[in-house]
Amino acid sequence: MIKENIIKILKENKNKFVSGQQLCNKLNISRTAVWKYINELKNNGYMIESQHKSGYMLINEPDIIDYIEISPFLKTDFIGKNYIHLESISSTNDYAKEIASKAENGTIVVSEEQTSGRGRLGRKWVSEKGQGLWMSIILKPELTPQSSVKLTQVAAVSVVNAIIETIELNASIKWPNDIIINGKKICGILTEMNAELDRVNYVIVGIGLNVNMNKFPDDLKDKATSLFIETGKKIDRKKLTASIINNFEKYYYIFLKEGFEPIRISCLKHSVTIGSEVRVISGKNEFNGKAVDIDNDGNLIIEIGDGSRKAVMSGDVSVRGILGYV
Ligand code: BT5
Repeated sequence: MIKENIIKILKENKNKFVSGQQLCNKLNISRTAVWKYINELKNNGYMIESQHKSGYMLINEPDIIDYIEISPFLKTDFIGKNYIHLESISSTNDYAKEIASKAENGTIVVSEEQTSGRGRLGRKWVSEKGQGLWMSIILKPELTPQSSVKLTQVAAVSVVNAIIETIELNASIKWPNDIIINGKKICGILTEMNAELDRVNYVIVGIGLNVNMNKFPDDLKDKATSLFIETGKKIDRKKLTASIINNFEKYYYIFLKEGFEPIRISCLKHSVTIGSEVRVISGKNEFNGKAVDIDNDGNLIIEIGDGSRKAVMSGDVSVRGILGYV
């Protein structure tokens, strides 16, 4: 808390000196303690000029999304109050799983880098250091496993709204778990849960968002994009991260209080899937059709050749014209 407060004071006086004595008085700590915290902050990447007579001046903050940096923008009641920031980890979803049974509801795990980021069905998720948002939210809702699946859609709506809010860029949802800009994937969502027949113990909502990378490996370069590539500008990950968390809590509350309908409406509004020709691969089943709706269970409704309709619960849906499907 003291470290957070020192940064807060230095940020309020950016490019001005704050004397050691002022910091001592405001925080009720000794000069030696101030000096120790300043050194810790410098080790964490803060550029702070120290002058014997004038005190301390913040020159620059590091581009990291730890609690000190995002908390000024956080407006949540409980999501992200317990916020674990890591430099590097195999996968934030795996880490979250390890701590989930003892973690508080709403705990967030964020890492600057993932060395084995995962998509669905064990696919790889590219998670370059410091260039994206690789985050998992641990939730302990009083929901059935069937309902908890819809948290993927809650997350999708939150990410789309956060992107609109912070950078005024339109993104769309490709059912069920992709966010798309200009026909390319910018974000993927991986929801995993630990459940019994009729209740969940915990749900982990993993969100991977490409923010500032300027290139992708060869196999992804035609189907992946980042906010930097789309806007030509380096994006402030701190505000964006906080906005995603704020939006997630907002839509999570809506989902708990009003049910899935408002989320469904929002998904339909932002969907690239609805109205498009699609190919569905669901287990051993494979068929083509037109996506026409999302039902109240979160299923995608497909109209097939003979006019009949099929509900798809999960699976891979290729949308004609998107991510290389022609
Ligand atoms: C997803 O799976 O889209 C879910 C991705 C979830 C990632 C987050 S990051 C935080 C948390 N911790 C984890 O370990 N995971 C979650 P899926 O629909 O199966 O898509 C995976 C496919 O997306 C891959 O097979 C690639 O084709 C493509 N892909 C991989 N990395 C990408 C990236 N950075 N950007 C866009 N596409 C990517």
